[in-house]
Amino acid sequence: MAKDVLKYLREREYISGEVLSRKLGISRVAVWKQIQKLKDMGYRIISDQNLGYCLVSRPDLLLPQEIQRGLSTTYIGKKIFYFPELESTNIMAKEKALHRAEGIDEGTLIITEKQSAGKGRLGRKWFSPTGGIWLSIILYPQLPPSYIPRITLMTAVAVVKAIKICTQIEPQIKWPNDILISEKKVCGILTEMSAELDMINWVVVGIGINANIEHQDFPEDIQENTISLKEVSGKEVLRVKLAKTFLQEFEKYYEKLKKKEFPSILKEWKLYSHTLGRKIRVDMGERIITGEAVNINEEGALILKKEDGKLIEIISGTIV
Ligand code: BT5
Repeated sequence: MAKDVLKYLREREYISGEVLSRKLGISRVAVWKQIQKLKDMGYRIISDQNLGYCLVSRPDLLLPQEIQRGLSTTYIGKKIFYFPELESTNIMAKEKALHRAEGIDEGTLIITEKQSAGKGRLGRKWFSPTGGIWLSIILYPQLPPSYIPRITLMTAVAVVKAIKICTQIEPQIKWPNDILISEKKVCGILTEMSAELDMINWVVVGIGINANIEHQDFPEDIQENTISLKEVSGKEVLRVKLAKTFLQEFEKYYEKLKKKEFPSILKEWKLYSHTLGRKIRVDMGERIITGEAVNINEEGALILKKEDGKLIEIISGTIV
């Protein structure tokens, strides 16, 4: 109901309680209650005895009704679970993904303003204070598990495109899941899944974007390697617009992926690559391999040319 009240408040400068109560078929007291609810969410609404209610400003929050307004996707973000604070959107999304039959559809989004235990890969921590964009998308692709690296790569392209559209800054992609600006990490992607031998049950793609974070607020041990969009552009980025643009780009590339058009996504990935052509060291858990990053293959694996000239294919690892 608060959402409906908001719709009318947006349509005109002032609207009276009486008109609202008529349009919505509720009492004026009920209208007043909904107005209070909106105020509690952070909407600034003033009231004039003669003219009625007037929406003055929206909160800078990633509220579902803000993200969904004008969102041009078909299914990504059509259902949003929003939390002012959460342990981790990926943990919540994984729990929800188990309930597909109960209306947790493909494209369901979990989003929060702040994570108390944000997750990176391999048990690493992800620093997630207020001001960032921390979200997870639930997917049920009818694809084999070998597609997971491709999903991470296409997500990276969607993030780069969204940042570029909203800020004019062109980030780079460090294989497999880092988005960099000036060699520093501005976004990380965490793709998790449950699968049978030859078919994925669900995938959760977690994306963390350092939007409006002050540099000195990053923990000391990661300060040197981190950056935020606010730092680079010198002003606050509109997080709702960025989140919305990202969801639109994400759906576009995910559709391409499902139609087996990964080669065209990879072409774009290569345009933004920070990795290819560089001498790198890759931590593969049990060993570290050194070589030149010469290519990404059609499955999303990194092709490394070792010092002895031999090529090796790396499906997952961390460039150190
Ligand atoms: C990642 O892991 O880069 C994946 C990060 C995914 C975060 C999102 S937020 C929404 C969703 N919910 C979650 O709980 N997670 C996802 P990895 O490649 O393992 O990188 C982790 C490393 O990045 C850490 O060990 C730090 O060195 C560094 N790091 C931590 N927080 C950072 C931040 N805010 N910005 C840049 N670097 C950070």
